Amino acid sequence: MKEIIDRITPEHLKPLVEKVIQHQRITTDEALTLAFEADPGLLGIMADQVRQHLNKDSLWFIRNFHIEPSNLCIHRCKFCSFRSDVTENAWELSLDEIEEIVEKAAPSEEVHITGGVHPERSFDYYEQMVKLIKRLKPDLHIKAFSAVEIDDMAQSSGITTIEVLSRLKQAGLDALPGGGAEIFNQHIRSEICPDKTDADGYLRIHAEAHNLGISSNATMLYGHKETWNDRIDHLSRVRQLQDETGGLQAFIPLKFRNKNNSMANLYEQPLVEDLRLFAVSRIFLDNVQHIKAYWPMLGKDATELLLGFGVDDIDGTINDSTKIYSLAGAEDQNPMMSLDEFIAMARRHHRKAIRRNSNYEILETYP
Ligand code: V47
Repeated sequence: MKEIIDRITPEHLKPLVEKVIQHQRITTDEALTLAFEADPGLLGIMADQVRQHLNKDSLWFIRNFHIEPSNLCIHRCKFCSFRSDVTENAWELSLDEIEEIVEKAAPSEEVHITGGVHPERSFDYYEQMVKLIKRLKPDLHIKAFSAVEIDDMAQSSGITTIEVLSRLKQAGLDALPGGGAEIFNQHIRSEICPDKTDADGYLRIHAEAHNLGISSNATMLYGHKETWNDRIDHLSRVRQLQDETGGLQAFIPLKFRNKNNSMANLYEQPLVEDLRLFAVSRIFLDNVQHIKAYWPMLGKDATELLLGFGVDDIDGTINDSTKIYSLAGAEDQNPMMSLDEFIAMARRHHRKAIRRNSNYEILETYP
């Protein structure tokens, strides 16, 4: 391996590549150097070394389903293909409908709940929803409500975000998903999602959750108006949060898809840019255990390629329960992945498929 790395590394990058291979933390400037000057093959080898160091030969997945309580939303994020005003395309699930979804769901370890920031629904509805699901399925992990949704619950009910989080935890909330991070750069943020929780608010709410014992994921929406500087700045703030709290489980780069939204004039990034971004994320975020490729958005083929660029987790079975990405133009219009598909993908990459719960505890290993 050393020989191959030596052969493909340009002389001026050798000290930096050595640093990565020896698992030393790199600076933001070094991350930029890698992004601009290392070719994708070299980035892949380095990211793979970091992945192996942190996750050995594991390829994690979960049996999960989504609940999207409503697509009505007070915000008008330009990249969103999901939100609706009150029209025939809008939906609002009642607690009875949510009960039916949970009762009918295939065997799962996790439900992922996220949706629009509804103009009228009270905090009580969300609290009751979590209590209801916990009562119906006490073992089902509830990963629910992005930091933006938590912020709105606090504002609309006149209590603090800490109070919202504590009450949801008491109701049965296990984790927060990473949605709402978009890109932290305020200049771009005010252009693409002007009126919602800013970067400081997002990071503060995640830190509050961690301090209460609620774990979370972080995301980054990439491939639109941001530069590599913005990406590394975003990664750096994620790394700092993790240094402070240790509560992040996974980092999930979310590739911008351009159908049915107000940014449809932008081209989607080519696959090689996804490879670069995932690899640099894996190398830079030395303190975040898992890098997740969210296959419903990336497609199964690209997800499989990304296994060689730092990815150790590919989310879950989904069971055709989310519309966010199919509406935005993702290939799988009815996303679902079977156990056999996970196992086969892992085997093709000499990995061990591991079925996990939301806390990355091993439930079953498929050699
Ligand atoms: O915040 C919206 C993104 C996010 C588009 O924590 C888009 O395990 C691309 O955060 N193109 C919500 N992306 C989803 C999310 C998530 C997904 C999977 C797993 C987890 C987790 C979290 O979806 C939004 C936004 O960044 N998004 N529209 C679009 N057109």
